[in-house]
Amino acid sequence: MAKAVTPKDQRALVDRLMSACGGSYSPERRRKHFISGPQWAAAYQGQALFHAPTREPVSAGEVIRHFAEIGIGYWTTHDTDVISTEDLMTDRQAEIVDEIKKSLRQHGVRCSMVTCETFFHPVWAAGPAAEAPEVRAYAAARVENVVEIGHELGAQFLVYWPGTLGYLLQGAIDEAQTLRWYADAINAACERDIVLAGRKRQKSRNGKRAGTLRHCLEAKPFEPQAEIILPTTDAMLAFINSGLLKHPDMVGVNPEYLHELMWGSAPRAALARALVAGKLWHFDVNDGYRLKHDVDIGVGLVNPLDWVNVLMLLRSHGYKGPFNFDYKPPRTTSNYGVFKVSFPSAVDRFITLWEIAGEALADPVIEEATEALKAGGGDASSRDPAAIFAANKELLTLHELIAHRLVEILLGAHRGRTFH
Ligand code: GLT
Ligand code: MN
Ligand code: MN
Repeated sequence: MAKAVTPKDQRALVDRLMSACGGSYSPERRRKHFISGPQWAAAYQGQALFHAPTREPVSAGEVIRHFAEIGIGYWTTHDTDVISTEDLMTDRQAEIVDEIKKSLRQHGVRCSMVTCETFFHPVWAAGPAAEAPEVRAYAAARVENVVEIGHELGAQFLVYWPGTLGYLLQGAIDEAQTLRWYADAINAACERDIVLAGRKRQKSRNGKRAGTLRHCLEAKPFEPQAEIILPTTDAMLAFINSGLLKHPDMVGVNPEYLHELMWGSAPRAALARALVAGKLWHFDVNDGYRLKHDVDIGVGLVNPLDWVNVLMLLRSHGYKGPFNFDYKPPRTTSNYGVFKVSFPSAVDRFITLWEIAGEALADPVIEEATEALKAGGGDASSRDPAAIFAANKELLTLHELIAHRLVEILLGAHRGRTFH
């Protein structure tokens, strides 16, 4: 039997094996990417319906300090990750926001996004667009308040994951009415933003335009309701253009990689649909499995090849928005491991996948094959299908050749790495 590793030696072992993994980037290098780390991801204690917590609570100050050390340049949060529901919209909120501002400044980290929790507290039992007008008035106040916090912390983005917008029991609610009511909340947030941005503009003496924030809708196909009214990013795009929003130009999407995979979609195609609509503003980065629950695994641990493809798409279409690491360190990772293994390794896998995507985009084999496919093999004016197919027949083999080459690039085989 192997010798027991006593608790006092365990961290040293983790550290030694982590450095033996190699492949890590410097904090400066990591900071070059627009990577954001959520407070709720770093502070997640491992709890779930069938799981008690395995980790101790972690304060925002600690998370920000660790992010700075690792080289994660941006921090994101829910309102209630840092301010208890009772303290929201009180003087205590202002004090907490001030403390956060101080630790962000002290550690050179910026807040890029704030999101409103509309799913956890019992007030949301019937969703943020419930029948009772007081719930909806409270929802509007909460999103308006998040807009204020966003402006205070200098964020550029707001995210709304509607959470419980749906039902367990069919027939109890009117879906069309619920959508109208949910739109009221988003409209309230945009209107508050317009007022605050206007005030800021008046204040800035040099007349520099202080803009409104980018309001991004996030969908998830299942959880925490049995039936979800806005289950996919495509549904969100339709909602933005439904005529229900007063300021559709201020509203875009925050797709999450896994949420698209969960309903069986190709995340890359879902992202492309948001890209061509000009609405891909924010992106939640993680990994997981098709048609399963929201496991929120660290990027690249399940689908590295698909991730290379996703990043090729985003790189070649000039996506400049944030990559928000919305994953959950597994329950088996300790508090120490969250900042020593989980976050740095996720960031480093992301950067490596980003570089691999860049290499694939510049690869001469892929480039030549792609150009040849686009050039086609025959006369473009032909209306003879058999002749068109015959003219392209040998070229089409290049699809499989490209797929092979991408895997070679992922595995390093294109650099002559072979296995014996
Ligand atoms: C919740 C959800 C995430 C969302 C968060 C933003 S809340 O953790 O599972 O995917 O991005 O509200
Ligand atoms: Mn998410
Ligand atoms: Mn998720």
